[in-house]
Amino acid sequence: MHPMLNIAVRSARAAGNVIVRAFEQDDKIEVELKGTNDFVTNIDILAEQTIVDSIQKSYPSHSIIGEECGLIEGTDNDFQWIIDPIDGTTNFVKGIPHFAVSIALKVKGKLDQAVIYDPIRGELFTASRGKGAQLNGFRIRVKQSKELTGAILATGFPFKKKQHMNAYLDIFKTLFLKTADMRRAGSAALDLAYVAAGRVDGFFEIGLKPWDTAAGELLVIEAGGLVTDFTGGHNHNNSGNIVASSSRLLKEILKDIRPHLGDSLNK
Ligand code: 2AM
Ligand code: CA
Ligand code: CA
Ligand code: CA
Repeated sequence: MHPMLNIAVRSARAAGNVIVRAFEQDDKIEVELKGTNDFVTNIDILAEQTIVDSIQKSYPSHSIIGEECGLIEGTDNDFQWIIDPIDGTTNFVKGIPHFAVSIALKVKGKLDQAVIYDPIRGELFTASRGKGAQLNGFRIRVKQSKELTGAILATGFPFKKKQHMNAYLDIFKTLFLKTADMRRAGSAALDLAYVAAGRVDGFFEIGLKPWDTAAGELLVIEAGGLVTDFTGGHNHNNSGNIVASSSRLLKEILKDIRPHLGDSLNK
């Protein structure tokens, strides 16, 4: 295993232990609101600190971006870690056992290592650039679906950007009518990991942040899939609008998204 992936895995497992311990004794969880329907807990912050400490112990010069801590600038800008200590905090807060730790490393701006860890199921998804993707050490692959008929797509509902609600619902309706079914499980990181593992055929969501998608993007690519924005380009890190699936299915999904792109929803 690449030494930096090894550190990512150790950090994710350490954070996972913190998260599961708190989840099992939920009186230790203190919930705060960052904004409307936007929860953060003391455990998000504790788990993030665990990851940051673990990375900095091995790589003190690297820079780190975390959902809760923001940018921690290092002296070596070639290495940037992107972390989401709990992806699926709403589930975590409500007692729904579906959330994950997400850790990605970019080297000179390119995704290089990725870990998504589901501490409840003990599922560890890993990927290294050019080396494929694994679940608990076994190779995983994106389902090479060709059409929407029979497919299951994962998605997330637009919780914040109210102005995108109508465009989202139009896209949802169009795709829902053609697919077998949709899943909205509440963790974008696990949605992407499930695409990589071939559990769902594809995934689309709007308004996500880099820490929601960085690790999942490398997993999907290394598992033989494609990740794009809503026009088929690579602006998803800025727009937050993302599609992931086999390349054939992605074309079909984009065909159904295209008519709904407009002033409020682009790329
Ligand atoms: P989070 O749990 O780390 O915040 C679900 O649609 C995805 O959106 C999750 O990856 C979740 O990440 C993210 N998200 C961000 N803000 C959210 C909010 N206020 N409500 C629900 N999901 C949110
Ligand atoms: Ca959050
Ligand atoms: Ca997240
Ligand atoms: Ca989070």
